[in-house]
Amino acid sequence: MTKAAVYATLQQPLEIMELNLMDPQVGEVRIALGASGVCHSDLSVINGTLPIPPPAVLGHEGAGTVVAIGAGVTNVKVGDHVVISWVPQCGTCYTCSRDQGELCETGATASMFGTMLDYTSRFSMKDGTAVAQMSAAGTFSEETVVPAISCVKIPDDVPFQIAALIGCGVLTGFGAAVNTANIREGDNVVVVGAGGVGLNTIQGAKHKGAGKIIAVDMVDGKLETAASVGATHTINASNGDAIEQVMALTDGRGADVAFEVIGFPATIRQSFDMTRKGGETVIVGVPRLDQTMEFNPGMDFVIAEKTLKGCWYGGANVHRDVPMLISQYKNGSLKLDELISREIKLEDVNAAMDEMHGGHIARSVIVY
Ligand code: PAD
Ligand code: ZN
Repeated sequence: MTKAAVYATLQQPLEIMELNLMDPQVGEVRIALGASGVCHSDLSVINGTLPIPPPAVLGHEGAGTVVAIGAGVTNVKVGDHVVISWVPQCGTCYTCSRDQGELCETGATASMFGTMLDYTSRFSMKDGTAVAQMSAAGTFSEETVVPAISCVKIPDDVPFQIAALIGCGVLTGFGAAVNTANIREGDNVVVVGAGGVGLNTIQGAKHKGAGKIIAVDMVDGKLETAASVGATHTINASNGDAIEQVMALTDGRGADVAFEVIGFPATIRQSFDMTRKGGETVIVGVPRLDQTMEFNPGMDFVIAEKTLKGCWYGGANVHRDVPMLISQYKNGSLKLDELISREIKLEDVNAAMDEMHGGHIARSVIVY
């Protein structure tokens, strides 16, 4: 048995309950979670933006200790500390071998379904009802079982709270700037939405040698954190027209690269309109899957030569990027302690989601 936070009903708080957890099967690993971040995507499941059928153990940003391995597992052993990737990445399929591990043909579908690679889940209720696990992970639980190819071994001296953040917010945000976008040295960059993910996009832009890094948010506390991790300019979008303010900071031209890290069509449009001719807009925020937008292909894309692209999981190869991010954290160039606003217990997860919109909370992290 393990204690977990279960998404049972749309728009309702998660329910803390004891679940059965099967032993790891072939190619699977059982993990005692050390920590799990609370990401906006978890909230997006509850409010219907990301449609995962309930019941499901949420949580996809986690790290912990391997407590058991199934047959055939060779990449980790009992006692290893690991970051859990929310897309299992095999490293050998068509997309993995083209450096698009985030779209791994072996793991991505199971991740969307919230199952293991055989499309069944390892969690169940006392009455036997199967319980899915978000992103083949389910880190809002004391223990979970994940595919071995979701595990990236990390050094024992990295705190689980930090490792957990790397598992989603950092890989996604930093990767959007470093892997997905094409930021050249001195480029002016805008990041719209300076939450747990966007703050890492700011750090990725800094790593790429961007010139101006302009953070846009509606909460002053978020903008203060943005400045502390590398934003050179901040704009509170509730004070005046944010597009005009970006234009004023970029000689009336717009940014070379703009990132939308919220997930609304209106802010995607805003980010696109903040992008200069010939520039690039990257959508990282996940809008409701039934939402559509209109563009003028001639004006927006042909004549203005703009590029609009999506970013899934920071375009990350987790087996390459997790060790790289850990070494940057260790040498002080990647600021992660600053992103942990507070540590909470599993039972406090609903309050953490409610508070995602307010104040200074960059990330709440559950510590087990
Ligand atoms: P968050 O809630 O920590 O941050 C969102 C930020 O946007 C907050 O700081 C808000 O204050 C700010 N904001 C909200 N509305 C506006 C507005 N109109 N103008 C300016 N700022 C605003 O969320 P997060 O950082 O955890 O996640 C952000 C998005 O990224 C969310 O849609 C999540 O689902 C998505 C995500 N995508 C991937 C991916 O692979 N593409 C991975 C992880 C998360
Ligand atoms: Zn996430």
